[in-house]
Amino acid sequence: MPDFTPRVFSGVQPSGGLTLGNYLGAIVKFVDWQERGTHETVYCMVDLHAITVPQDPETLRRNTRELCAGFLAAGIDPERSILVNQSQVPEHAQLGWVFNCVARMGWMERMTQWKDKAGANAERASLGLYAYPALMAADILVYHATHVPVGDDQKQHIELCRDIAAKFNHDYGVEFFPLAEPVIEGVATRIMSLRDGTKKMSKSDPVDASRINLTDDADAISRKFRKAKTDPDPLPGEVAGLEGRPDVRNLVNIHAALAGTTPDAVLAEKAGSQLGHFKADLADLAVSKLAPVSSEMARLMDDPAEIDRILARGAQRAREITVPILERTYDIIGMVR
Ligand code: AQP
Repeated sequence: MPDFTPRVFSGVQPSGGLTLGNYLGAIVKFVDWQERGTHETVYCMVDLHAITVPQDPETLRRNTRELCAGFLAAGIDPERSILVNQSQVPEHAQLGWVFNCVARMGWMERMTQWKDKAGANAERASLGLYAYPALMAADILVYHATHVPVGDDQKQHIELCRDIAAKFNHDYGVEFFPLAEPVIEGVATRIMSLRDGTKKMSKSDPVDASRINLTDDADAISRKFRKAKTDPDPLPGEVAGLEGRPDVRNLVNIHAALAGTTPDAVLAEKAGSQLGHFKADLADLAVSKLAPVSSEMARLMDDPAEIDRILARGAQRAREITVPILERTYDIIGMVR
C-alpha cells in the first residue's frame, strides 16, 4: 500500500437533535483528534443519510445547522478541521454509486443496523436505507481517510468499508483506496438508553426521556437522570459488581466519560452510595459539562447565515480533496471524461 496522508473522517446524521451518546461517543473524540494535530480532520453532517427515513425538509435544514452549531460549540474549529455537510460535496454521492456496484447484496443483508431499523418492515423500507453503508464507505474513502472515530454501533459499517476498498483495489488491480481503521476507544463507545440499559441511546427513539439532548436545560437533564431506570441496590466498589445491572453500568460509564476518568475510579469513590444520591451527583456533573455547550449552540443558532457560510467554506475545502480522488476513480473504472 502507498503511504496515505494521515486523515480522520467521521460523520453524524442530522436526523434529530444531538444526544449525549453522539456527544460522548463521537464529538468529544473528534475534538481530541483535532487537538492532537497528528492528522487532518474532516467532520461531516451526513444529510443524505438522514433522508433514508422520511424527514420534514424544514426540520432537516434546522437539524443540519444545529448539528453544525453542536460541532462548533464542542470545540471543532472550522479553520483547523474541515466542517461540511455531505450534500454540498457531490463526490460523496458519486462515489457512493460506484460502491453500490462494488458491494455485494449478501454483504448488505448482514448489516445488523439494517435488520434493526428495517425490521419486519423491510419490504417498505427505502432502497437508500439498505444501501446506506455503501454511501458511508464513500464518505470515508472519497477523502482517502485512514482513521474513523465512531461509536461501537458503527464498527460493522467500517468493516464493510474496508471490504469495499479491498474489493475495488483487487478488481481493478490497484492500491488506490486505503483500508480505513475504525477507532473505537474509551468508556463512551456505547451510551445506552436511560429507560433500557440494553438499548443504545438514540436521537430517533420516540421516548424523549430515554436520552439527554444537548439542547436540554438543567431541569430536564436532572429530571431525566432522576427518573433513569435502575435497581434498588447501592453502588458496588468495582466494575465486576455491575454484572447483570446494565442500567446502573450505563450511568457509571456516563459519569466516567463526563468526568474524564474510568468506571473503576468512579466506583472506588462512590462505593455503597444509594442510586438516588448518585443520580443527583451525575445530573450536576452533566449540567456543568453540557450547559456551556448548549448555551453556545443557542448563541450560534441565532445567526444561521454564519453557519451556512462556514459550511460553504467547508465544502470548498473538502472538494480540493474529493474532486481529484473521484476523477482518479473514474479513470480507473473507465469513464470517458
Ligand atoms: N448511544 C451512543 N453511544 C456512543 N456513540 C454513539 N453514536 C450514536 N449513538 C451513540 C455515535 O455517534 C456518531 C454519529 O451517529 P449517527 O448520528 O450517524 O447515527 P447513529 O449511530 O444511528 O446514531 P443515532 O443517535 O442512533 O441516530 P438515529 O437515531 O438517527 O439512528 C457515530 O459515530 C455513532 O457511533
